[in-house]
Amino acid sequence: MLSELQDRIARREARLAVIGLGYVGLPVACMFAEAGFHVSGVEIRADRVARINAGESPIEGEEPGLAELLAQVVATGRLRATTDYEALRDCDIVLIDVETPVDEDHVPRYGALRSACRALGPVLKPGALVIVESTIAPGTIDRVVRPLLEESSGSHSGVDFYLGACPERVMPGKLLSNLRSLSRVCGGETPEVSATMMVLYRAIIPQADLDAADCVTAELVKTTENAFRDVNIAFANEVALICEAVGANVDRVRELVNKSPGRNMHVAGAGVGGHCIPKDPWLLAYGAQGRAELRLIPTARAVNDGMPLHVAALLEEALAERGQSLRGARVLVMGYAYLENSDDTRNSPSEVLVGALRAAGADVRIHDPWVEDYQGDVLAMAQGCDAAVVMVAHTAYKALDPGQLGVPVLVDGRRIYDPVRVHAAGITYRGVGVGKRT
Ligand code: SAJ
Repeated sequence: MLSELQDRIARREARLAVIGLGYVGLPVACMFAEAGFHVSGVEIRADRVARINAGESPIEGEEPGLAELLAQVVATGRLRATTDYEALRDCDIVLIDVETPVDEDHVPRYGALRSACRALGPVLKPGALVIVESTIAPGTIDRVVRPLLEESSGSHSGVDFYLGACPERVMPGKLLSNLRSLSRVCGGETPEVSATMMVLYRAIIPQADLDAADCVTAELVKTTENAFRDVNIAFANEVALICEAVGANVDRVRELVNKSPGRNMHVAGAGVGGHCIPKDPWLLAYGAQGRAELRLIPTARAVNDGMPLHVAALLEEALAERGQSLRGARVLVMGYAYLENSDDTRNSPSEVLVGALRAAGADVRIHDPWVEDYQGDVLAMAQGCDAAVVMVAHTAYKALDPGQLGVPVLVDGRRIYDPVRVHAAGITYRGVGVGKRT
């Protein structure tokens, strides 16, 4: 059946479905529609369905090309969104792109994945290929997806339908370009399934590698690549703490370390936010199911989660130097997005900092040129403040002369200002990774 499906994919006759039209599912659906497939998008939020069928992109932020592509594929009738799973009855390929968060105990919350599998089973077409693109803990296909689909469809994976995992590698702001240009791991439950997935993804990924693997390898690769990044950031942050203690500048240390072959020390900062990096190490750890003692990955998460609190400690120290405490101090937090020049505030380190400062009795104001709730004139907002704290390296902040802020204390969580210039302006300075003597 799979060779016949491969032929239908090649002829663009295979009917495709995407469950979950979020910041991953929607661009994926648009790209397969653009490649000539008929795509049904199933989305739980009816308002989102209506906007998509009107040819309007519901995705926030700058996504080059997405709005135009969506309008085009909706206008040609290649993409149609619905809330009704009945639309999937005649679909040969079903991609699952639902959210897979972890809860405060670092356990995956698979509610959306489970309900998608339960709703898909009864309408699953015989011989269909189901591919989970969401980032999932190693072992999830085996322990969650396959049992649910077999139970809800009354059929058997590998016989009546086929299963695969192909994690996406998107980034806000680069959704379409990442999907087109980044390699993908085609994790199939059999080599024939992987081969079929490669035929499918070649339709939207013209050049990049499509690597065949089994499902658990595909689940491991995505969670590992992000845990790798998290551990490397944590290492840079720990070196920053050492630099503060011994009176060095972590950026100079990093620059010289990275001249050594095979080194790639990451950038120390005020914390790690976003939708991927804080979550995926926990999905990887969960996959081990307690069968391996993990110390490095959880510790790296703790180091990174501790950075906003370290920034608060630096602020408290700098205020104390001027005879002030946090209680009653008027503090401007500069940057609330999790990443420079982005409006995305998911898991923002600034949220942790603001909570800690307010708990300590500080009067906190927030500015962020990219986040609607916090836009405004940063210089005007800084007037009368006892301190300013840089949490995000927005380009707009880098363009400022720190002396213009007119604050007696500056804590630079991303080292966007030159400590020498800040000192010269008579400002009490602290920087993450910048020892007091530099
Ligand atoms: N950060 C540091 N130091 C660093 C790098 C990042 O403190 O050296 C902080 C950032 O300030 C941010 C957080 O970590 O708060 C995450 O930054 P990120 O650059 O990793 O951005 P993300 O969250 O968009 O990560 C995505 C991931 N891509 C996917 O999951 C498909 C990640 O795997 C990529 O490496 C990253 O984009 C990228 O830069 O491509």
